[in-house]
Amino acid sequence: PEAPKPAPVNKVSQYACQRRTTTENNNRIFTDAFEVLAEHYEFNDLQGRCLAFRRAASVLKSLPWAVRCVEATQDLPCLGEHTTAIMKEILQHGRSFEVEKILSDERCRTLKLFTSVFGVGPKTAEKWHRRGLRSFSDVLAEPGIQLNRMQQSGFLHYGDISRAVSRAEARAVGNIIDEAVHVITPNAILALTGGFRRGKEFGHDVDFIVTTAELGKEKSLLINIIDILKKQGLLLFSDYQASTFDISKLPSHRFEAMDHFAKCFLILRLEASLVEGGLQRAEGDSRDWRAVRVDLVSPPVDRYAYTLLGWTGSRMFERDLRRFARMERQMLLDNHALYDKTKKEFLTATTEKDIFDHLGLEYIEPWQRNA
Ligand code: 8DG
Ligand code: MN
Ligand code: MN
Repeated sequence: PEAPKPAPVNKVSQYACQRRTTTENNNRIFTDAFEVLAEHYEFNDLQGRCLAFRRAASVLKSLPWAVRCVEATQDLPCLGEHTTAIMKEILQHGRSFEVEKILSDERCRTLKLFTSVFGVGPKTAEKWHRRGLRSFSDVLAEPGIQLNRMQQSGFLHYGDISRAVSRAEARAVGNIIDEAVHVITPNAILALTGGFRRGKEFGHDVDFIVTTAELGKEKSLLINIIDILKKQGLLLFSDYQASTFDISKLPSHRFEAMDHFAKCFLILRLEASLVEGGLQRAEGDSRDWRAVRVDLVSPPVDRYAYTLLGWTGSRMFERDLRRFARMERQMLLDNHALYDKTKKEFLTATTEKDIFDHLGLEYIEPWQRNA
């Protein structure tokens, strides 16, 4: 008879969707350093290296223990020569010289500054840097630079929207949206997603899914919500994108593809009186309101579970769900649907659990998806 296989030791999976990652990070000294390097490679268009550092950071985030020596990491996936060398440096000297060099690099600092403005991506930041611009006042004083509407709002509300949003503020925003949605329809469905659903205490924005139980009724929902917020004087900025969703299309092959549902990117005016414990504010700021970034997405109700799973994140968790589906199950997953290539059929789901079941994955709770 065949010898019994040795019991599998708790091996860490290479897929983030097979790891449980809470907001407690025991290896922040390493993951912060890796994030600096990842961003550096992203700015220099080296996507492969960027991803390697993000993957390595994600693996370390999932560990219930702190790395004290590199030998302890030898059985972990996604850690290569370069990442190990950085960890060694940090363990020996308390910091990485390679990371510090990047942090003091003028180009990197400028690109980071520019991309911190709402509406400014790496391409625009690069363009401004190549023109010799180095600060916000350089950009704003430069003749011939046409800021789009989003960037104008980005500069106008820069202080507020670069300040973290607290859970209490997110709750207050939720109440505002909830009230608006229920003016429109009694059958509204509203769910908080994004980082706050994963249990984060602070976020850069607040993300919601809004839809209605009646299929088709979601089509005018966002437009109506925007209208109500505008009438209430709460709308500081809104970019609405109508749905381009096509039910017959196969899930996208691209990892970072945006979905096709109706969505809007907003900046809302949030009154201090609505926030338990008060607003997050800069020292010396005595205004009784602040601006907050809010994202709303509105899928047809039969796609609710896929949208919820897709918008809860984290980005690395999503990326690996799709990679796992494709590589291990011959299935295509995105925010709209799951397609089984072997059976040549779409798989329906009413809950996130259904999707994990279709994929043959153990269910991972939202607060365990901080990969
Ligand atoms: P944070 O705001 O606390 O910083 O973190 P987050 O909530 O995880 O990040 P996010 O940038 O707000 O994105 C939340 C999720 O939404 C993330 O998993 C990616 C997902 N997402 C999509 N489609 C789109 C889209 O079209 N735009 C944006 N902004 N996010 C999208 O699946
Ligand atoms: Mn968010
Ligand atoms: Mn968002």
